[in-house]
Amino acid sequence: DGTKKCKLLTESVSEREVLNRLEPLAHKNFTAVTKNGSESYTYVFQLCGDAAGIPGAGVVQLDSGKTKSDPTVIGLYTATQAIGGSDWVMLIYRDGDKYDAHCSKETRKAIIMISCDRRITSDQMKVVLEDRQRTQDCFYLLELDSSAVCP
Ligand code: M6D
Ligand code: MN
Repeated sequence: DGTKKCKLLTESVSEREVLNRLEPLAHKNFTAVTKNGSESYTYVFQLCGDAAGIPGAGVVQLDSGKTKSDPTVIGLYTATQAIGGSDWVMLIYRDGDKYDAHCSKETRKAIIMISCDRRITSDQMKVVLEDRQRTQDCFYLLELDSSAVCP
């Protein structure tokens, strides 16, 4: 069971069922690159597994401008929430690395919106934005098209 390693913030049968819908995505690494002014990052997402090999990390961020930089943990799959709709699942990974100057120095978190797409060339990840211009509840938003969540 590829989603078993995900730890829910509050264990519940209904949330487990939502996670189980994502089973076909387990053990795959998804990557996406973003550019925002002088900042460029590569993001790696793995469902309920060590993204880029970092223990506990479900989403990590690598600084494209640095050859040897420690990856920043955006969220842990050991702090998961899963919300499911008819043709989508929203996954939240909390307890990432702390901000030093933004968002009142709270911990980072990732929101991964997975939407139904029946095309064979799906499973494509996109980073939508990082919202860090606020005093709290900052987040990194990622999107993934996949047939896994199709009804
Ligand atoms: C960088 C990246 C950015 C983030 C920034 C926060 O390394 O992780 O996505 O917005 O750090 O900077 P501070 O200074 O608040 O840690
Ligand atoms: Mn920092």
